[in-house]
Amino acid sequence: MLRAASRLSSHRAARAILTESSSTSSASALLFSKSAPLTSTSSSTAVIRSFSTLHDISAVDITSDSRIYAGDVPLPLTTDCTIFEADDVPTGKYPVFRVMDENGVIRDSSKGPEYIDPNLTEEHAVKMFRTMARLNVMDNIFLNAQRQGRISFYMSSQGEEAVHIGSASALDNKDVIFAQYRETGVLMWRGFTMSQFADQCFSNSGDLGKGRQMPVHYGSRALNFHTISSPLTTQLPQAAGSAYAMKMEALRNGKDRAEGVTVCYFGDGAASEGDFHAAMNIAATMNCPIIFFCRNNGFAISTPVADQYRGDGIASRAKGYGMASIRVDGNDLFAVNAATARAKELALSENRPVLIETMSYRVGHHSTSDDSTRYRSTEEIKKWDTEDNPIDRFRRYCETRGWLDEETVQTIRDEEKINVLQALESAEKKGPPELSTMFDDVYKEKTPELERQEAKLLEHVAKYPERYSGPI
Ligand SMILES: Cc1ncc(C[n+]2csc(CCOP(=O)(O)OP(=O)(O)O)c2C)c(N)n1
Ligand SMILES: [Mg+2]
Repeated sequence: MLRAASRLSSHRAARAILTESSSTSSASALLFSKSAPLTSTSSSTAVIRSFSTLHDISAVDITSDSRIYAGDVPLPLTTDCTIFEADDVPTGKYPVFRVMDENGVIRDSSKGPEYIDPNLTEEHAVKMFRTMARLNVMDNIFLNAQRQGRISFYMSSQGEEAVHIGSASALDNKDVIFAQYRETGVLMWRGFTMSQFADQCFSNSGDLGKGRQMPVHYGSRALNFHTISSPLTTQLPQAAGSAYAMKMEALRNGKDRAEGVTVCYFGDGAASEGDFHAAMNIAATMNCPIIFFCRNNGFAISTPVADQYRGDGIASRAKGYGMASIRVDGNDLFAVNAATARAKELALSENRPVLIETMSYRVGHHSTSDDSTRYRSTEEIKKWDTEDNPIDRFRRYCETRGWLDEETVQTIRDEEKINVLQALESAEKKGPPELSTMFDDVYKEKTPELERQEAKLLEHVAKYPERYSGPI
């Protein structure tokens, strides 16, 4: 049924999307002009404020200020990339590690290599920018494709691009990824092609999953990216097990560290599930080399984090498990990158888990089944998108280095747009996977029951050929 639903492809709207998506300028303009309608008239909520009274944060280096993140609570900012040990956590609120401010200005240029890689090249920086831009362009075009009935469902990552690219660029493909669903940029950074994304969303014959999953439930064995599953938090205990297995394999081979770290992404909402506790505890007690990576974007669909927890977010929970942890500004690519690199080294060299909590804001709707203006104001969304846009923040940094300018940014976005549109058009033309593939891969070898079901289905289709089309 999912296959059928995903194959709503007709060429009726193909031209419309081509025209509609071809005239955007800045990142935020694209975000806003192309996101689903934002029509609420509810009152404005000021999200970004300045606070003069700080919490007790004596354990860390606080430079100047604090700011409001998810949950409307002021959090102190720090320029120290400190991963706190469980028995040495900060008093008061966990600080938020930040390298750049909203304008892309480096907060403390005296900081060392764990702050910004001194060997960062123009080529690498532009690649990171281009990947964030590609993700953003893809999101907007795929969202439109869903609105036109060409794909059945979509989930975008608007506002969280730096979380994806900042963390993915600190890892390599030997590191094993367990994702939730809003981590498309991580897979993109690893090399998943635009055609692979499009084929998956169209459930066509090119889809690695043979059309048996909802759109955006990507997976790639080649890229060490486990296939996404919808039930929240299932990936956490699985990831703990994966990290444990990788450690044991290394030990069996006479090595003291695993080939790669396991990174398990999840949302603030997923952290409310019981599996979160099970995974954290087993990873801590079994000394698993894993990064638990919580994307705190302020919402679990319509539930704001204020209704999700009473403690200090997610990072503070690490103490209870005897686990190291750090909270990071998720709109700051450099901070996410530095924290992930540090956490990876700690997890692998000392065989233990680390919890990262990135603070950002879900600018898009939860999914194409959601209208977020029913539970938050358009002003709030706009404020985040325009005043603290992760792509713009990094772009401004690159501009001050002379690595990007308006023209280059526009060229990059135009190129990416063409790339996305071509992949979409070509995915739409591909036929569905063969019907009989739906029985593959459940077990290594088909069980007699599955064989019986397959035979019955084929017999049925053969009996009513006028009612079915597509390859068998
Ligand atoms: C076990 C389970 N309960 C409920 C849902 C429905 N559901 C899907 S996404 C979601 C919100 C998750 O929020 P969060 O973890 O913060 O991730 P985000 O969408 O913000 O990226 C919910 C409740 C589900 N998929 N699985
Ligand atoms: Mg969330």
